[in-house]
Amino acid sequence: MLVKRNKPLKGQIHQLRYVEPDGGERLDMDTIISKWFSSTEQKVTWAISLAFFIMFPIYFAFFSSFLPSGAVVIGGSSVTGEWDVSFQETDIATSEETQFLMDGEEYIFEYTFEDIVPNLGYVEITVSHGETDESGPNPLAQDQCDNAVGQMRMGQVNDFVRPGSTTEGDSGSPNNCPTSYTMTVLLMENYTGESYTDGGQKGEIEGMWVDNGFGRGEYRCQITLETRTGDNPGPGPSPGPTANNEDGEEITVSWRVVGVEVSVTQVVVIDA
Ligand SMILES: [Ca+2]
Ligand SMILES: [Ca+2]
Repeated sequence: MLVKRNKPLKGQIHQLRYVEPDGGERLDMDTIISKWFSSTEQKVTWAISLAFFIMFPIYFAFFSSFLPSGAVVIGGSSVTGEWDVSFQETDIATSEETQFLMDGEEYIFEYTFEDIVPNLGYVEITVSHGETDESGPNPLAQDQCDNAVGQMRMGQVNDFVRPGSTTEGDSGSPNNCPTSYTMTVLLMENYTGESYTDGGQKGEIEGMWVDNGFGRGEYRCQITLETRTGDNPGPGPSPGPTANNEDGEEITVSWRVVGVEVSVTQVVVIDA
């Protein structure tokens, strides 16, 4: 059986061995090149191919300069849905009030903000003063800086973010005048103003950075003034006849309502 089947197969092999499909023409390198460039169409095709060979390395070498402004190229193996999140702050409103407070006096500075339109990040309250009325007969008695103890009363503001907010403060050391300190009432959860990168949907990220209508209403900054008065150096009664004297201090409270615009741009990742 095997012998019978092999006979026709041998014949085919024999035939294939003697077929010369190109009529015996020899395909050397000169012939190949002359065939590839024989027509105008082939020349055009080669010219276009050559142009791309040159253009691709140039394109990738200068890829980052073709990106839109704000796009960032970082290392990685493929494009992902990462986002750069940054914040632009603007002063929406500022105000300032100065009052002379007597020693031991409590005074409430008030400021009202009602506009619901701007997206607010925080309200900054700065308490500042110098030493303006301390005097005495002894030139060796040093002036001391008074203490304006501040306490924010937030009952008339519709709402604010407690973590991260500062609602009290004081003037610090009696040796430093003029002096100032700042309290910050946060109106957006977790807001620091720092840029960051995160994944997820753009709309969800933008939705995190809204004030939810917080921070509208009447802000009250209660200041309690404690004078601190210098005495003559060395032993003796304090305050003695040569000690300084004063009535109180001129206190300025300033308000700054800060609006925030969030910018969410896609991080562009290319092969390293
Ligand atoms: Ca003083
Ligand atoms: Ca004073």
